[in-house]
Amino acid sequence: MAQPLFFLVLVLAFVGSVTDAAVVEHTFRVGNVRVRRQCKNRVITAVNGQLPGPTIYAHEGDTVIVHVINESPYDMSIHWHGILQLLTAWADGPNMITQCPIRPGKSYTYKFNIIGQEGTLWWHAHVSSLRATVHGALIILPREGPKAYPFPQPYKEVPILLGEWWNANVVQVENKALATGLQPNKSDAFTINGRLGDLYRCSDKHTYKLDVEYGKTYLLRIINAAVNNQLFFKMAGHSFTVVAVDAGYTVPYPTDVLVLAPGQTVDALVVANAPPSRYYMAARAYISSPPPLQPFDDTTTTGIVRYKSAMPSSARPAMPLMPDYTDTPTAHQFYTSLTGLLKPGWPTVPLHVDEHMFVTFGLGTVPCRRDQPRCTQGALAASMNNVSFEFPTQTSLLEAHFKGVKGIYTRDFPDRPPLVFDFTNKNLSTNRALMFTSKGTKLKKVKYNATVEIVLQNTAIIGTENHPLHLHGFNFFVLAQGFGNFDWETAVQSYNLVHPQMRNTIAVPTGGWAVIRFVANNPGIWFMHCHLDVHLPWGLGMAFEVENGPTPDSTLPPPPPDFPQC
Ligand SMILES: *[C@@H]1O[C@H](CO)[C@@H](O)[C@H](O)[C@H]1NC(C)=O
Ligand SMILES: *[C@@H]1O[C@H](CO)[C@@H](O)[C@H](O)[C@H]1NC(C)=O
Ligand SMILES: *[C@@H]1O[C@H](CO)[C@@H](O)[C@H](O)[C@H]1NC(C)=O
Ligand SMILES: *[C@@H]1O[C@H](CO)[C@@H](O)[C@H](O)[C@H]1NC(C)=O
Ligand SMILES: [Cu+2]
Repeated sequence: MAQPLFFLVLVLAFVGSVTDAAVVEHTFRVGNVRVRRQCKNRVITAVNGQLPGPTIYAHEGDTVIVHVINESPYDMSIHWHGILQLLTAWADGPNMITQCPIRPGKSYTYKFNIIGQEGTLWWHAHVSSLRATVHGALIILPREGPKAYPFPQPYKEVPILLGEWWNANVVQVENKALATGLQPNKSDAFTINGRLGDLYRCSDKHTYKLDVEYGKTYLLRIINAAVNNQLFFKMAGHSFTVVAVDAGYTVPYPTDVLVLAPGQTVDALVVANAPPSRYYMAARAYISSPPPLQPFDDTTTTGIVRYKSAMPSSARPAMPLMPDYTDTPTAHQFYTSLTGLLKPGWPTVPLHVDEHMFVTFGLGTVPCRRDQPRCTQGALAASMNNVSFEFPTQTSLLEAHFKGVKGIYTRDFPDRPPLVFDFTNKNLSTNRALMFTSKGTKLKKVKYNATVEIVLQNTAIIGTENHPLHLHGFNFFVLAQGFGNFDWETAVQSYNLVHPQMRNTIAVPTGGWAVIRFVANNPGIWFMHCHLDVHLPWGLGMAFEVENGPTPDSTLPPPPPDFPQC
């Protein structure tokens, strides 16, 4: 046996001179740093003192090792958003779901392989609101490099991280909201690659600039790293061709406007073919609840595209005409026009379904607590199938699952809502009988390799809103989306079972529904939750418990030796 194996290793080493899997290693020191924005001094938590944090570049097939050293005063955990984490659930990162936090002064090494995915992903803190400033890009190139893209090779690639900024401590903003049971303060600004842009006061010199050469094609790898806002993105004088979303290739889709929910990414080609000059790129909020449920951040962040051949000028760059804040038709057009690119050897939509779920979700209320004196009408909450998710406090779900610890969670997450009502009827928004939600840490257990189909149905309780739902551990196919109540008879005719878009985060239409499908081929505990950070502590989440498969290749190994303890 030894000889053929030795021979095989030699052959692989030979062929592998270009395509060899590598180890990509980083050290992330998470700590507090002083910055000055809008003429104010601020202390933020950041990785290696950078905002955005370091970009991780890897090739498909590589192993990524990140040593996270927590020098901040907060509990920390890092999530590798969109990474499938095949058999490495211990490295997924959501606080109290797959791990206890890394305490101040402690460290933890995340180690995972990147298998069967290419494109733009990102990493972010997955504990309280710290991801506001603890985040960065995670870019996966094809094993053979850019020449293997299923689109013409761009001249240059540019990460564009869209962020959200508070002139306050984000942890205090969140804690205050949770203590009162009310909405948290809105943000003060948005950012492009950590910079506010010259439409904000004191920010003239704090503007992201992209230098381009006439006639060249650029690949923008755009990430919505904002905390609570979906964002429209445009570039004056230019249009985009979308080639991937959430690290899944799409059929090229031409458009002059992009919209991204928090957690989502868009890879878009831009040809620098406008008259050489200076142009703004800009991002501002898409608010999905008209009239807006609460005051929102109506500011605009800008960056400047500068043609190298442009004549010097002091004129303001051309500004793109942004969609209205509440332009749901434009957002819906973008979200529903994307289709997946069929590529030999890549996953296709499973046609047989083992588990059918119908999950209603949205806002609600729970009784005020004694320590919430300003709370009178009930504290704001959110739920899925009328369960408001409660995070465990003693042991992470994954550790409880692996060690068989009882009493941390139950396996009774319902497959259907307990009550069928006119889910999206706004007249029922303030109905007291529907508003109150139950609480629990309920999981849905699924067999290894089962295909799960979920109808995600928004409700109108308290208000209608587009909630971006993010699934850990899997990509899913989006079969259909629509407004109003899901109706199987009509919806099933619109299912895309040929080339649906593949995502890890679906912005479910406001007052509407979406149907997703995934194969549970990864044992462990996998969180599914709203990626608007404000709704997560309110309980808009649930988790899947995926059993081990029949072989060692389908069995979750034990946690690494430095796994954080509670
Ligand atoms: C929230 O906003 C109010 C009004 O602008 C301000 O007085 C308060 O300090 C803010 N709270 C936090 C925690 O930032
Ligand atoms: C909501 O209430 C109004 C006023 O009573 C009524 O005209 C309308 O039909 C109701 N809408 C729905 C969807 O039931
Ligand atoms: C949710 O559960 C609570 C508590 O059991 C109940 O009062 C409420 O009617 C339920 N709401 C819905 C929409 O099922
Ligand atoms: C999982 O499902 C796939 C496709 O349905 C099948 O090819 C594979 O053998 C299954 N694996 C196991 C371990 O059951
Ligand atoms: Cu939400």
